[in-house]
Amino acid sequence: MQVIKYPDKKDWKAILSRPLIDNDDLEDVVNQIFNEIKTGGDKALKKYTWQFDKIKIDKLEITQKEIDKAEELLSSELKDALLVAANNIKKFHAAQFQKTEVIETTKGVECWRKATPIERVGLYVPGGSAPLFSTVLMLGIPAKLAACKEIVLCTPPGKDGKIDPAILYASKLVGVDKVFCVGGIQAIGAMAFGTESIPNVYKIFGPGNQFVTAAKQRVSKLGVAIDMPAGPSEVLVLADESANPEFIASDLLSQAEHGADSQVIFVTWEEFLVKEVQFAVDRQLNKLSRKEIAEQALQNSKIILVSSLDEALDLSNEYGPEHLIISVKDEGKCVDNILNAGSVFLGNYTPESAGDYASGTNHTLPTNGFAKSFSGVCLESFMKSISFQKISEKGLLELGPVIEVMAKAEQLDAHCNAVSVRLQKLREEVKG
Ligand code: HSO
Ligand code: ZN
Repeated sequence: MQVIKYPDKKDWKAILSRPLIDNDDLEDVVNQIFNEIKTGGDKALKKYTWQFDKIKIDKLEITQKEIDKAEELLSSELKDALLVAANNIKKFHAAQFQKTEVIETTKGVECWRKATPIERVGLYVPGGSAPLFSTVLMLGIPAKLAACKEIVLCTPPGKDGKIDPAILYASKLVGVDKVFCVGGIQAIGAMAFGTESIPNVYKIFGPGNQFVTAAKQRVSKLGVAIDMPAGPSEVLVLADESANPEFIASDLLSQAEHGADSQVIFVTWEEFLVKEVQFAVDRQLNKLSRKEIAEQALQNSKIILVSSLDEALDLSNEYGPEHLIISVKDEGKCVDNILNAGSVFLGNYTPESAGDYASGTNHTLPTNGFAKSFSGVCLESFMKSISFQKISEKGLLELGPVIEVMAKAEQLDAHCNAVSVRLQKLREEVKG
């Protein structure tokens, strides 16, 4: 990890830049695959699964029997752990329901919002070197709580042509309606446009590699919503002398092992911690099974020594990390001054892995600086709110003139008239 001591504020932007991801050259590939899916449907999906994954698939949908069988392949230890995690995620997300409140803005003018589920949603779960079945819980549980009518899941085949059994078990646990064995650009296209087997959905969720991300960005321009623009994982750890260097190193490495393009940042104003954390990272790195990946991620990563807690907080807000770990004595001051972060982990005994798996918060979070303007996935992500209003006769007599003045000023006569004809009738009734 590169160590930067007391950087000048004007250099922060450059220091905090993320590894560049350029998806532009993927646009033609994405468009071509999408066009083929629109005309060829399932056949195109199978063709591209062969081309990209080198797997021949006969049928895309996974049967109930196959899902039940997957359950038998899992240890009871893992199944029990998944149950505990699922329960916590459910508890945390169920508490996010907001009750409908009718607001009387002017006497006789009542307005309210009603949250309604997005009818059909698509979940994408990456396969690859580490099939992240925890993502099934993070997306499926809020989707089910929101009461989405149809929850579809796509995930690519592994090297053996099969889906990881834990992904199938988690799908069953949360109540996914249909699971399909297809990944990459073709899976996103299938959920956006629909094929003979795969229904089209209104919103697509989930992480993925640069191909999946490019495909999601494309469908979002074509009228299908996406959860958020996704990028490589990242963490910023902010610590003082109350922190434990071994813990800090373990958190940095837990994000670094996600991918070679991940980025981890350690910020402190305690000079002695710089060396201690460096040693601990090197020591722990050697024992990791994904050492090579983590090692590459560490090349994009930085240790930054600043002069104070205030400066550290400013720097963290400027970066807007996906995950922010705070191991600092004055935790309260930090909490009050965090402006941009996806998810925050407080104290020495709150590792980021807790939020990744089992504490209850969602692990689908904004990366790449999007924490400045986006929230992580939550119950609301699976719903949209419809606004309602009901105006009484008295209400219109009160508010109507205001609307007339505004409509006239915008020179929209018909708008004005929609009020005037009603007011005229009401005034006649009062007179008559
Ligand atoms: N840290 C990842 C989520 C995850 N970690 C899943 C382990 N499994 C999101 O940034
Ligand atoms: Zn993780």
